[in-house]
Amino acid sequence: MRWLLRAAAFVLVLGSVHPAQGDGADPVVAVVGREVGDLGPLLASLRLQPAVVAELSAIPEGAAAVLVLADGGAGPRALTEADGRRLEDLVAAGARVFLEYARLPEGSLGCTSAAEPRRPLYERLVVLTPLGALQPEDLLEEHDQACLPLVRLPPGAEVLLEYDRALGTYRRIPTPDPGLFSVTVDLGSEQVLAGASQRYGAGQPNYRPESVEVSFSRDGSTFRPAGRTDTVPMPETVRFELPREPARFVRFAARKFRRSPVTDFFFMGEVEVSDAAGHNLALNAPYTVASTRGQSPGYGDSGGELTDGRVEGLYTDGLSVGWGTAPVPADNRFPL
Ligand SMILES: [Ca+2]
Repeated sequence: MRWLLRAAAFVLVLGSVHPAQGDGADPVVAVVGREVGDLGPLLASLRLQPAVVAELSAIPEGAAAVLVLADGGAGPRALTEADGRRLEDLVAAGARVFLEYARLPEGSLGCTSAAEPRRPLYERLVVLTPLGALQPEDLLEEHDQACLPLVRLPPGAEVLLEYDRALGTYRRIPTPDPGLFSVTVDLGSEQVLAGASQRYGAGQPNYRPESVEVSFSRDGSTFRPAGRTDTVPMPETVRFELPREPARFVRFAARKFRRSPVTDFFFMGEVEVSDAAGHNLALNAPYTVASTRGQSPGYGDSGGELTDGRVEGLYTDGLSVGWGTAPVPADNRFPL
């Protein structure tokens, strides 16, 4: 479970709860949710011991602050009229109430919510007017919010600026694509390429990809696209002609989702890269496979079967690499 940066903002405000406590007693902070998750270390750093409750009706009396977390589903937490009255009572008693991703009953807390609340997945925070050393158009923060763990940087992210305890500033991290599976073959040296092919499905048409793109590179970092197909049905062997240019790396990027009970796996097989004379330059070449998903037990990559010259048959023969597929993401769905 990943908590949102929005939750970090809750905690920043909560940090100011302490000075208001004149009697030395710890303020009661109620968290409505299944668990505090990544909020735990932040609350601990603020020396706040949260009361975690499943329902608003269980919020302790005298709570100084209430964090109503998203319920972990795809949509907003739906609050009942009784929930709305409970929140109004808490606010009237002096509590601060923070709703992460929720739909309030009409009129609750004086709010009119005409539209379904939507979770912001992408945020950009930019300076509009001069502010100290900051100038207009300075970029403070840019990220896919749903991809950010609360208390640690995502892989590859870089802190550009810290302006409070929990809110950092990161470069944008692309949303992981659970439907993408790629293999990149290193030919060892630049060669003039004429064509490339890869076999898919491991003998089972339902386990072939929905689309395949091929690209090539001289340095392994900048790739040029050289072809794409989304033929239906996808052939067992997908072939592309390549521009007859020197390149050292060839990449096949296939996409596949679980659209029915029988498209629950994706398999890739033998790769060939040919020169003008038809020689297979990829034979026994090293390669790298990549996916956001783990390879299926029993069908993992040994490091050689995709270029060993042995053409795979049915997936049971161990000569192909397989993954379980992911369901098709819905638009604007929070990637759990
Ligand atoms: Ca093979």
